[in-house]
Amino acid sequence: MASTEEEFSLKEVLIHFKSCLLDDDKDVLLEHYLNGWKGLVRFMNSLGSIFSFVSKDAVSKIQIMENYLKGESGERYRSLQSMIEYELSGNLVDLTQRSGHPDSGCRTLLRLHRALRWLQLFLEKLRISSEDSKTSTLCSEAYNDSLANYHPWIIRKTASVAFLALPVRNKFFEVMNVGTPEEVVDMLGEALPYVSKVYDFTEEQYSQHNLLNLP
Ligand code: 1PZ
Repeated sequence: MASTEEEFSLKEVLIHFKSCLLDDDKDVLLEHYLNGWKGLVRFMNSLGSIFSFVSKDAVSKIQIMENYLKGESGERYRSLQSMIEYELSGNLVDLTQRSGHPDSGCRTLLRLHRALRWLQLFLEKLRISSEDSKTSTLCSEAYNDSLANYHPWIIRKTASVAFLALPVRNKFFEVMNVGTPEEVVDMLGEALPYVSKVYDFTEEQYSQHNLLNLP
C-alpha cells in the first residue's frame, strides 16, 4: 500500500454515513454523504488499479454532486430532501430520457445510492462470513443482487473479472486497517446499521417522488 494510505481506516469512512443522518434520521446531509463516498473511493484505490474503472465513475459522480454543492444554488443541495424539492420544482430533472438535464443531482445521486446497496450487502456478507469464505464470491453475490440489475452485460462481465482480483478475507480485513478480524466484525456490526438507515431513507424519498428509474 502507498504511504499516503497508511493512516486510512474504513471505520472513519463508514462514520460519515452516521454523521450524514439529520433530524432523527429524517434527512441526509449531502456533504457528509459525499465524504463517505470519497473515503470509499480511497479504500477501493488502495485495493489496486484493477478497480480504477469503478473509481473513475464514482469520482465523476461525486464531482458532479460537489459542483452543485459549491455552486450558486449550493444551499438547495445541502440535504437530500432539499435537493429533490429544488430540482423537481424547477424542472431540473430529466424524468424519461436524458436531454436538457442529463446530469441532475437526483439522477447522479441515484447511481451512488444503488451502489450503496451493493456495499451494504457486501459488507454484511463479510461481517457474517467464516474465515474460509471467498471475498470474490461474496462480492459478486452482493453485486448480482443489487447493482448488476442496472448494468449492461459488458460492465457486468468486466466487474466479474475484477472481483477475482480481490484479496482473500484476512488480507481484505487488514486493508480496512481497523484491527484484528474480530475488531473488523465488531466495527461492521456497529457501522452498517447507519449505512442501512441512509440507504432506506434515500430509497423511501426516491420512491415517494417516483424517481427510482431516472434515466
Ligand atoms: C471492493 C471492491 C470494489 C468492487 C466494486 C463493485 C461495483 C462494480 C460496479 C462497476 C461499475 C463501474 C462502471 C460504471 C458504470 C456506470 O455505467 C454506472 C451507471 O452510471 P451512468 O452510466 O448511468 O452514468 N455507474 C454506477 O452504477 C455507479 C457505480 C459506482 C460504484 C462504486 C463502488 C464503490 C466501491 C466501494 C468500495 C468499498
